[in-house]
Amino acid sequence: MPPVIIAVGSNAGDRREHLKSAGRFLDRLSMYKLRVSSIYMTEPVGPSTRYFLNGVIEIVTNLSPQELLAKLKSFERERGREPDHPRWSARPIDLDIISYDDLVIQSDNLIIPHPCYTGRLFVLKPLQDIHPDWRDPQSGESINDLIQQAPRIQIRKTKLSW
Ligand code: PH2
Ligand code: MG
Ligand code: MG
Repeated sequence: MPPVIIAVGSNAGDRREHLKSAGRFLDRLSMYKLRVSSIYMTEPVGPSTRYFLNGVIEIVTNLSPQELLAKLKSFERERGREPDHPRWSARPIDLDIISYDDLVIQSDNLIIPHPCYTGRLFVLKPLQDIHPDWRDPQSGESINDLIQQAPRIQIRKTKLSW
């Protein structure tokens, strides 16, 4: 059964509650117990001003990538995310598929591995928590190298739990 890495982020409303509810939702979706990272407080990349809570969760699922994407989008809407939100606007919850097994997918609405994750410390640091030996499925670069090369932002591990 394919393992899938999902990045979770929130910077609107009750960020902690949004993350917890995303954790419960992904737990229901997953066939096996989840692997979860620590939760981080991270400086926003882009125009938002409020800091994010970010983390990464690994699930195991029989859903196809497109079926999974549809479920994630519908959960985002349930949590009050506008479907036509401007890119990078503040959001109650953002669930991004980072990787799906070792698949490489380039379709109009879905690119896997996520096209930006290698430059995003707010994904790489939590990913390192659950996969210290991670290598990028396309370039083969190690998680340590990716972290070294990513643009610096303020990022702090919190004691929050999912
Ligand atoms: N997500 C973005 C844009 N900028 N910055 C932080 N710190 N965390 C995020 O999750 C994030 C972001 C687009 O989805
Ligand atoms: Mg995102
Ligand atoms: Mg997204």
